[in-house]
This record gives sequence, structure tokens and C-alpha cells, in this order.
Amino acid sequence: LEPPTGSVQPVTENIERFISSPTTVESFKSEFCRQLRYEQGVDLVDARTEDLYQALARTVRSAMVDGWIATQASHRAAKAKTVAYLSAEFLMGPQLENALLSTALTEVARTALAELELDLDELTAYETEPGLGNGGLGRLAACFIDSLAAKSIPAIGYGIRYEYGIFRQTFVDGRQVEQPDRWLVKGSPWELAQPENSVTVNFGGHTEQYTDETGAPRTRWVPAEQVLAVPYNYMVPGFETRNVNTLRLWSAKATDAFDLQIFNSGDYESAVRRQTVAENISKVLYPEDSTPQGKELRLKQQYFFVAASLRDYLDTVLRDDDLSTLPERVVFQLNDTHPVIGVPELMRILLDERGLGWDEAWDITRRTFNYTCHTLLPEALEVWSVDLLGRLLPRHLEIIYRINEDFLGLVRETYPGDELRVRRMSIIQERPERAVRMAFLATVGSTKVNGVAALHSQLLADKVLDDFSALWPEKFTNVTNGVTPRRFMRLSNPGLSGLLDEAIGTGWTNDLAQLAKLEPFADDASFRAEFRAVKQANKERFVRLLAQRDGIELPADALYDVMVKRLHEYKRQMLKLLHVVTLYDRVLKGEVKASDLQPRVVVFGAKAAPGYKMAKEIIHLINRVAAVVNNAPELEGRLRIAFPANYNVTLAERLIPAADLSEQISLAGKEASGTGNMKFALNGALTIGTDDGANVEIRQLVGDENFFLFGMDEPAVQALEDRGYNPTSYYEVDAGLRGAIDLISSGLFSDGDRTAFEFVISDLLYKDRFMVLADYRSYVDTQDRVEVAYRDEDAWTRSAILNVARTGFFTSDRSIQDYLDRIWHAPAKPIA
Ligand code: B1N
Repeated sequence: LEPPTGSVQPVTENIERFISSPTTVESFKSEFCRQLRYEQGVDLVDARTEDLYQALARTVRSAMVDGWIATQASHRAAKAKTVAYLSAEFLMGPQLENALLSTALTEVARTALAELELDLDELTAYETEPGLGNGGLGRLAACFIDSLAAKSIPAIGYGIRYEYGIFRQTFVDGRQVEQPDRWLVKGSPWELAQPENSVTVNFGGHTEQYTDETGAPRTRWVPAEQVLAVPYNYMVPGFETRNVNTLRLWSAKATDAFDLQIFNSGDYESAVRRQTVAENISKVLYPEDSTPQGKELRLKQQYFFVAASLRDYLDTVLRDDDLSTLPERVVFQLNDTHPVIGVPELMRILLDERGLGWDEAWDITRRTFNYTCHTLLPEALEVWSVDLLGRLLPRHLEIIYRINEDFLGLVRETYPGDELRVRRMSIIQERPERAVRMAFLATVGSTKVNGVAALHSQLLADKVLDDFSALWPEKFTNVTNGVTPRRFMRLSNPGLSGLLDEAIGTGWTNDLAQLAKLEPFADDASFRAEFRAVKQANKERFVRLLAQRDGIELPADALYDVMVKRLHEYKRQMLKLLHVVTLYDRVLKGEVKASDLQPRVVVFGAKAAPGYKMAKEIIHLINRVAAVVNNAPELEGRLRIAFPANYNVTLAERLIPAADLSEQISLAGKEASGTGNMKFALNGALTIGTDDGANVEIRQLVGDENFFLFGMDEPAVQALEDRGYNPTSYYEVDAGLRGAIDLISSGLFSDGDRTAFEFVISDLLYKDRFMVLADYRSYVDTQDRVEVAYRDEDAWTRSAILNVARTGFFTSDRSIQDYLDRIWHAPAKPIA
């Protein structure tokens, strides 16, 4: 018998004679029915929505497989340089519509289903999104892999297949209550498990020295624990390309060693319990956005997915190739510090497994990694205690020490006698406990370090990593974030998309700079009327959704003022709330007649980290204010607050197209970029915002007259901090502010209980770390200007159109092009 050669050439040549992808109405119908009957074992007449959705999703998935297989084969054959995007979060959002858009099968599916008396939109609405991310960082990763695919770049996303994604938020008596997100219980129709490609990941144990065959001293890691990492593949189709990339998410499973232990052990129960411990690694997404907790399980998650991903790439993609050319074959992009343990991991592989010398290994490693920083908040900078790291990953700690030793040698050489600087720059901090500063390790271990907006990158280089940018100025660069126009315009805003197609052609979807062609239409009265009609229709669509989803009844005829993002003090939801309370207070005091108020719907959407007390108190306060304001007869229904629970990508897609006003009101110097701000502008909302993050660039592009700027800029914030900030002084001099705060303290929103919101209010008055009170006057005055501006329909619509026309820069396609040009240098490989 001939041994298998690994080649299946004769079969692949013929395979299309036997099967074909469901790309016509007939074949789509047939595949759909086949899925339903033979894969799910359900008859069409008995099928529930769940069955129909699953069959539809699998049908669409099968339409992507040919492109996926061809893409992998072509990239492997070409030994194409691959972008490996390492991220602990991928917040993908619903998949069905996007897959249909990319395969250009939306109309085929609609017709095929209609012929079976089924409705595509109904099945689309049934989908529940995988919430494998917290907020902007995870959603950015999802936008980036979309753009990488659209540009036909060989790329792979590596992450974790959390069994529980971000919690489902509910409100009970106005307070946030978290429910587990069991997104996998019904199974995900979008994933393809590949257990045969599982890899082993080690933990714990110790290291030992030995001499190899050549007599050279070597080190090896003798781990104490093993976990299996099982890959699940998700296809990432590109828009208007046949290329389909891969998102590979790892799931933790106990190894066979466990099964054996269970079999042999007298203590069956504890053996099974240990199995659970192994599988806990990919159990749940940590729900903290921007404030890592330093939990052991989180470090395990990080090493788990990074070790599996490196192993996967080196063993299955590169196979036996010479690792000295690694930097020409792959670039590992670190999405924040969460995957930074990959730096010592690659060193360990090169040193201990491949026998390379330190210098060569370090050269390869440094040229293979790049680091994106997403924050400026000091509390968001990850550190791992030496104690914990040494226990979990003893060999990695040794390697980190050696990296640090060499690095500090360089610092001493460059700055003789400057021991203060050496201490500042050490990868190991000494106080409050000995710990590894992951941002420093990332910076030392990477070729390029980038921030995510112009201001952020500048502050990174000037403040957070100033010593490093002084040492290596050429290492630092900026790549301003972006968002995918496929999902956040074409799919989510069909009304606007149709209007754009008519006005400037359809090419904008993957070449968003073409939005500039819209500019002259801002002065076209009939276009403005159509644009306004689209916005109005989007509001009505959103109002219908909210009635259905949350039982919230809203007027569609109002200014839609929207603040959606994670609840965090630095983002300042309190500032927005103080504005709302101020409007109410003015009416109560008779300073303003309700009938003179511009009807306004203020929409909040925000999850708080479950352990973040202040954030949860603010949620409670918003809900209590909403309950009173929404029913206040004095307001005659002209001011409404809507706070739908569980804001997620699905809701964002319906809400953003309906917005008139986008709230981007973080304290200057705190929001690294923001990406919601971009989505709103691209959908024709005007921004009220501080000079922070990407707001700076949005304002530069749309022009001051089309943007409501308010508040202190970053240097002013710094100056006030240096002078000494005293929030109470603002309360004392500003009657409007006093009115709003006193109204909250009066018990009006808490059934007469004057202490109910003391936790929030006394913090504002006596601490106010994010200077809400300092920016209050400027904010409220600017909101008053918004109200006047909104009444001039024509001028407002003109500004809204100009926001769309001038923000094409914020496509994630441009971000990816910037990464390619400045950092990755990986050419596109479109398949035939
Ligand atoms: O990343 C986004 C930015 O647009 C936002 O401004 C920024 O706040 C966000 C630890 C984070 N920074 N850091 C995180 C998330 C989860 C976690 O466990 C940190 N998220 C951001 C995209 O660049």
C-alpha cells in the first residue's frame, strides 16, 4: 500500500462536480432545507424560529467555505506574510447580515426564504450576538479583521472563545443586575471546531539547567499542569473580495492526562473537580473595561491564548520553516498589553525548544512583535506580581528578568549615572509590590509602539512612556482608530446608504474617502430634505425597536441626544445627567417654559463593571432621574430619558443611525480615542465633545462650525490639576450647577430620601477626579447653543451632511492601511 503523501490533489480537482456553494435561489433553498432536515433533523412545517435561524446561518456559512479554503491554500503556497492580531477580545456583533453582505447573497437569501414563506428580516432579528468583548477595544479588533479581509491581507485573529461573554445587563428597581450570557447553549452556527488541531499549554512547575549534546548549557521548563487549547474557527469574509480570513478562538479543555487520572484515581470526585479547574480558563470574559483586577485566572487566560496562538502559527502554518526568517513571515500585533506574555513565550520557544542563542532569539522576537496601547489611565496599565508570574510561568519570569537586565544595561550606557531613570524605566517595579510592568515589557519587546489617536499617541510619548520615547523616538507612531463602514453604515443604515449610492455611487463602501463627493449636496435643498427624511425614518425604526425590546415608548419627533459607552467616571455620564437635571430644574423654577423647550430624547446605554461601585450608583441615579423626569407633568413630555438595558452591538446598529447629537464628553486627556464618536459622525450626528481622543481629529475634519466643542483642553486640565482643583468652589459660584446638585440631594428622585445619592454627590463636591464640575458651565452653555442650532433645520441638516462627507478618514480600512504602511508591511494577496 502506498503511504499517504498528504496530497489529495486528484479529489480536489473534481470536487466541484459533486458539490457547490449555495449561490443561486434554487441551490440556496435546497441547502437550507438540507441543513434543516439532515443536519438538524427538523421538518420545515415543525421548525421553530431557532431551527430556521440555525439552518439559515449554516447555509450562509457554507457559502463562505470555498473562499475560505482557497484563501488558506493560496496563502500557504505563497508563504505570504501574515498579520496575526492577538486580542483577548473580539466583539463581533451579529454575523448573519454581514456574511450575507460579503457573499452578496442578501437578495438570494431573501427570495429563497420568501419562496418557503419565510421572512429574512425576522430571522435576522432573532440572532443573539456573541459578546466576546467589553467595549471599544474588542469592537476595534472586530472592525480591524473586517478591514484586513476586505483588503485581501493575509491575516488571522487569535483570541479566546469565552463560554460566557460580557454579562447581560438588567435593571431591578433601577439598579444594574448582571445575568450570565449563555451564548453557546444553543451552539454557534458560525464556528467550526477543529479538535484535531488542539495544542497543549503548560503552567506552573519549575525550571532546570542541563547540558545538551554539544555540551552547551541549556534551560528547560518542567511544568506541573497541562491544559488543552481547542481551536474554533470563524470565517471572516471580505467585502468585494473572494478572500475569507480566519478568526481562531481557543477553548480550554482538560487533557487526556486528566481522564487517565480520573480512571486510575480512587478520588474520582476531586479528579473531576481538577478537570473543571482546567476548563475554567476560557469560562468567562472579565467584565472590567480599562481597569484590570490582577486576578490569577486572567493571567492564565492571557498565557493560554497567546501560547496556543504562537504554537499554532509556528507549527501548523510555518511548519518546519527556518525561524530566522520569522519576521518576514508573520507580524504579531499586541492589542494592548493583554497578550504581552507572548514576548517571553516566543523567546522561550526560540531558546529552549529551537536552541537559538539569546541575541539571535531576541532580535527575531523584537522584530516580530508590535504593541498598540489603548489607554492613558494609570490604573489601566497592567502589572503582574512577580510572585504570581513566577508561580504560573517560572521560565517566563526568568526570561523577563534577563530582558530587563539587558535593557537596563542599555539605559545605563545611554545615561551614565542616571540611576533614577533606571528605576523609572525598569520593567520590574519595586513598589507597592514587585511586579512586571507589562506596557514596558511590550515597549521593549516590540519594533513599533502606537497610540490610537493623534492626541493619545502624543500623550503616550510625552507622558506615559516619555523615557522610552526619549530613548527610541523612531519606535513611536500613531494609528488613529477607525470603524468598518460595512457594518456601521451599509448594514446598519440602509436609508443613508441608498441615498449615498444615488448621490455619489456605490464605491464608498470600501473607499470611504469618496464620501467627500457628498460635500456639494449639503447645499442642495432637495437632498437635505431626503437626508432629513432618512434620519426621521431611522428614529421611527428605533422607536419601534425600543417599544418591542424594552417596552419603552418614545416620541420620534425630537432631538435624539445619545450617550452610549461603558459607564466610567472619566467618560462623565454624570455631566450629561447634570445637564438633564438642569433643564428640569429650570422648568421647575419657572426660568423656562416647558413649551419653549426643544423636545429632546436623551438616550443612555452603558454597562458598569460588576465590581465598580461608583459606576453602579450612577446607573441607579440615571434610572431614578429618568423615572421622575419622564413622568413630570411640568415638562409636558418634552424631555425624555431612555436608558435601555444591555447596550450591545445589535442595539448600537439601530440606535446610531437615529442620533442627532453624539455625546463625547470625557475629561480631556483621558479617552484614548473613542470609536463610537466616529460611528455617529459617519451617520450624520453632530458631536458635542471635549478636545479629547479622536474628537480632536473629527473636529479638525468637519470644521468648528459643524462641531460643538466645550470644556478644558488637556493642558488646561493639567494646569488646573497643578494649581489644585477644588470642585466645591464651582458649586458655590454657579447657581445652575447648585440647582441641579441640590435637586438631586433634595430627595426628589429618591422618594424623599436625601441621602440616597450621597455617595455620588459627595464625591463630586469633594473629589471629582474627572472635573465634572469644572466643565459643567461650558457644557450646559454649549447645550443651549445646540438647542438653538437644532431649530434651524436647514443649517443643522447641512452640518449633518458635512459630518458624513468629511469623516471618511475614520474607516478602519484607512487605519489598516496605516498599520500596513508604518508597521506591518504585509502585501495584499487577493485570491483568483
Ligand atoms: O480602547 C478603544 C479606545 O477607542 C478607547 O478610548 C479606550 O478606552 C479603549 C482593559 C481595556 N482602552 N483600554 C481598554 C479594555 C478591557 C480591558 O480588560 C483595557 N479599552 C480601551 C479602542 O482603541
